[in-house]
Amino acid sequence: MKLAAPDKPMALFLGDGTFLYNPVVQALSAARDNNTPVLIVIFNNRKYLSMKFNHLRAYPDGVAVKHDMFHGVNLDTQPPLHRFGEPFDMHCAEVTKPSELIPAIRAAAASVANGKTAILNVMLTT
Ligand SMILES: Cc1ncc(C[n+]2csc(CCOP(=O)(O)OP(=O)(O)O)c2C)c(N)n1
Repeated sequence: MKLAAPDKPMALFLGDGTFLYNPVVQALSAARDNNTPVLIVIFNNRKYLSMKFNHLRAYPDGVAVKHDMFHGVNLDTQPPLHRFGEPFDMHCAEVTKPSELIPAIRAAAASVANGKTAILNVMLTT
């Protein structure tokens, strides 16, 4: 989208599970090499929660429910996702408190306006 509309500001909102699902290194590398700065906001609940929902929906009486074991859902041990931007000289920030959110968005948007992709890792309470 940014290639098609280079003059428009572009923002991408996604979950931590979605961020990890994609080829992050290649995508960030392409953003830098093609000069397509975007604002990336990760809503981080430290979970791939839809996997659990699908188990509950499709197999309500299944083994996972019976034993309260939902493989692949817990992403607690993930590395700090915003730091994937560091090797690409991108703006990287983590938000852990609501009061930090607006200043962090302003700083990230300013970085994008100056041609640098920004990754905001917004840690949610769940
Ligand atoms: C375009 C596309 N790619 C991949 C998927 C597969 N997929 C389903 S849910 C999901 C990630 C879910 O984790 P997260 O984004 O953290 O959201 P949560 O379930 O925790 O709310 C992915 C990658 C998809 N549905 N659509």
